[in-house]
Amino acid sequence: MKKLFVLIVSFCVITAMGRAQDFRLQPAPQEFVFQDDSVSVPQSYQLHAGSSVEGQPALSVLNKVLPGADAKAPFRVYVGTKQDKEVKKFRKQIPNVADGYFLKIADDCIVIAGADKRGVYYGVQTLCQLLTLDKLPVVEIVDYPDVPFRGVVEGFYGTPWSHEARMDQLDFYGRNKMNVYIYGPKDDPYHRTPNWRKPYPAEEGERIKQLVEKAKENEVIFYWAIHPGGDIRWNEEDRTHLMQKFESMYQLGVRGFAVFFDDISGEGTKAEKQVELLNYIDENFVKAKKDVAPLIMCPTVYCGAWGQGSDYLPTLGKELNEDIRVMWTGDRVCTNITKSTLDYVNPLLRRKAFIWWNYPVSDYVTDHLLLGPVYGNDQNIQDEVSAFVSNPMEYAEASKIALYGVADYTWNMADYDSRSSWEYALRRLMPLHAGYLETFAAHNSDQGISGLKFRREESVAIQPALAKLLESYRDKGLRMDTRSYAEVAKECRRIVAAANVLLASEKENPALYKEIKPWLLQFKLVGEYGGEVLDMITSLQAKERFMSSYEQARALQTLMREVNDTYNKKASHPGIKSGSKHLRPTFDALFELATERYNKQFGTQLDAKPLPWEEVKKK
Ligand code: LOG
Repeated sequence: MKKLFVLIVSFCVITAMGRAQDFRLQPAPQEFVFQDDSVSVPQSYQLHAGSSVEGQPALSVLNKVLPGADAKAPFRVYVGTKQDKEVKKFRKQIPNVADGYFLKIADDCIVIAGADKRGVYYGVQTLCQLLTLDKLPVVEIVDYPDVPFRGVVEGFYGTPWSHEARMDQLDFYGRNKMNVYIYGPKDDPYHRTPNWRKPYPAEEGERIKQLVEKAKENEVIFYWAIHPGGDIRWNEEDRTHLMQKFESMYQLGVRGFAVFFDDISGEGTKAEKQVELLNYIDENFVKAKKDVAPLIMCPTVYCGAWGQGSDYLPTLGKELNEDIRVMWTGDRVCTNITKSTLDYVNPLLRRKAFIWWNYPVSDYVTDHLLLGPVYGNDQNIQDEVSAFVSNPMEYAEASKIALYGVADYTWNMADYDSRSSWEYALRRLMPLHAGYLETFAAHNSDQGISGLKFRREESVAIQPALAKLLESYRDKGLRMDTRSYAEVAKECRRIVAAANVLLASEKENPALYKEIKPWLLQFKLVGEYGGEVLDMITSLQAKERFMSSYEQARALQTLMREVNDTYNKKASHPGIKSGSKHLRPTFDALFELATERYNKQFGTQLDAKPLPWEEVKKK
């Protein structure tokens, strides 16, 4: 962290105010030495590109961001992998890690030297980020990822991402140095039962082709996953079906394959049968093709909570071909990834687990948005995992808040700082209104109570004031803690302001707006409700004022229910919840206390029970 801090400070000195203060490299690089100096962005330069990067994505991006290649220019740009003579002089500085690179900016040249082609591409991406500054810093960066494979598994239940969203995500992964995307949305019928045996209709096939191309441009490996376990028969016929489906995907350009056996029961769960099929695919398809990435499998026992003591994992560990990657979600379905879960599973699997992290996926709590920081994963597990991919929300753009964090964490674990990564993400998503987005995200991050028992912190900054206000009002009435009262009142105004501004800022990020709008409407009501409740507790003596606030608060409860009932109609977990961990429960408790006290004082019988988000269903 210290190194990064110094780098940021140096940029502040050398660049214009405002923009410089917000600058950081993402993901945070591993090592760098900077000099307190800067150079102007070269308008023209002599390009010395190695043959190994010719026609590669690294060069096309470079040509786009630095368009002035000119054989006679004095400034030089050297680009290549360690095999290329153009960067021979810098070979020693290139890290000996896949995807690593050395980037040097001096007053007469730029050097981008990669351990491999993807490394060069990442060096160019770092340069792209530096080019957003007015002047380039004189710097030497030696950078490489901690986790070899980093990215996303689109593996949730619910509406799969749109084609446009996926295309955009792949660009996003390239910029953030993530190199894997696994296609496996549970509700694509051609991925899973019933249609896994059938090839895609032509139009959908065409779209997959485009995704594969887009992934290539971004140095992302596009994996296509099949989920046959729901109805597979362990016979030659179904094996042939699967091989044919993979072949049809290969014809569309896919060069990475996965087989998922999660969330099934019955015949499909048998370890020996799965192993037999997977080894067959590995030998007769993956290895036979020669240009296909290692096979990935998601086991039926994919977390510690399932199948303790069964033979399932040891069988996979012993029998699966060495190159096959095995996924793991941690001690539970949704949880943070710890060293101890890897100490448990890696010896069983006899390989390093391929982490499928179930965050920010929200398919088990679809009425909540998970917009908080990425935190809680151990920061010393880089050597124990073969990969780390995140399962996101069905909201692709909103998921980026977490995905920036995942990209940063997996690239440089020890230096990962969840708060600064989160703030960076918010600035990138809505540069003009990042503060408002932060207010919204800070209060929309917890899943609520669910069977999967995964919780996130929410409303962190205001939570102590909420607790103190409630406690002191309960104990002392009007002699409550006035400082927390003032803080909460201010937060309510901030919430309403944030909701209004974001609701009026569709154009800044239309994709995000579309996804979060119902929650913004709800969030605004929560803020207004808080404001009315605060008025109620201070106007117990003033009958008219109290009644007006009471009626407003009551109306807002009804409106919150209406938003909940109107949007996000789904079979499971329908509705819209916002600020549900601390804001709403505190406001409800204050509402109840104040109304009871008023009733007592004036002998009235106002209904003191707040209307919950939705009608409580009778069992
Ligand atoms: C599914 C996944 C789902 C997630 C969260 C895995 C390996 N499979 O319990 O598709 O998005 O939980 O609900 C899962 O996690 N099963």
